[in-house]
Amino acid sequence: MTDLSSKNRQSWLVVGKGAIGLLAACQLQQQGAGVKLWLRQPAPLTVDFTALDGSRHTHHFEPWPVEQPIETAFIAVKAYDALSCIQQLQPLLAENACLILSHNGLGTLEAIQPPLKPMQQLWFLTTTHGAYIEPGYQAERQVVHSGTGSSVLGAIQPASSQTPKVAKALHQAIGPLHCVADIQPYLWQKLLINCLINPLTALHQVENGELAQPRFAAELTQLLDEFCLLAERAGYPQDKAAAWQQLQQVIAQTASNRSSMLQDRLAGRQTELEFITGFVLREAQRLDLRLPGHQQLYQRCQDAGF
Ligand code: KPL
Repeated sequence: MTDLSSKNRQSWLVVGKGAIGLLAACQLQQQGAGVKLWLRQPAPLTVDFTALDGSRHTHHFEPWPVEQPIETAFIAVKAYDALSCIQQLQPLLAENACLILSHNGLGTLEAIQPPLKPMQQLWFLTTTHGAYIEPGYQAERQVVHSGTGSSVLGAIQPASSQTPKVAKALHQAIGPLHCVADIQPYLWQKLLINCLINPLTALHQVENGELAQPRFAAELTQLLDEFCLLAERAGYPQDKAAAWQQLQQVIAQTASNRSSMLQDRLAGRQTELEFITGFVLREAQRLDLRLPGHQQLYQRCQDAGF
């Protein structure tokens, strides 16, 4: 990547007022990009942002004007809203619009290809940056960038797209950014982490770090074994020892985090279970595999009402 110091003047729409959407919005604005949010209300949103070094910054975001064509959008919505969100934006998209989608889980775009025109591009970004929204804020939001990470960007539609112009801005905002020809293996790696950490923490209502306790070791091992079996069969083989190490690392690095599924559950929101464990089970069925650990975990989550 070149000239990382130069200011970026691109005009961004950020959709999604969750931690990752607002993290990207704040960091893009900090570099000088014009950032507006997809807001229901006409009033601007104020975000009190705590950067990694502990410094605090106030950001104001105007709502996206309905008459303005969208050239670049970062869409960090829940998995279950991804397709309808793209469909909703469609009439406003510029002929050469570039959309970057980011969410947990898999299986949102398989059934229906988003209705995009030939020059419009859809990319997927997966990130390991940690961020959360301080609970209790209503009128404005307090976003904390809690852990550094990196991001991977790959084309969804058209599949062979060249690195987009916006890669540099994303590199500065939530980088380092790696652009890859095939995003799927990276999504499977993230799925592995999410399908082990999220349902268990949400079910037991514990912070991520609690999963390092010996009482979770047997269940995590079974879930990992089953996931590796599935991933191998699906064409995304995982190195089990490396995956276990990666899992422990994420648990340690995000020890005091509430997983997104636990946050959703505590807030009474729909969870992404269907796109995490649900996706794992649908893939297992397609490939004629039985995954009793994931099946039971899914059932327990359903019985618990999420
Ligand atoms: O992605 C996450 C999530 O909570 O959704 C992890 C990595 C588990 C961090 O909490």
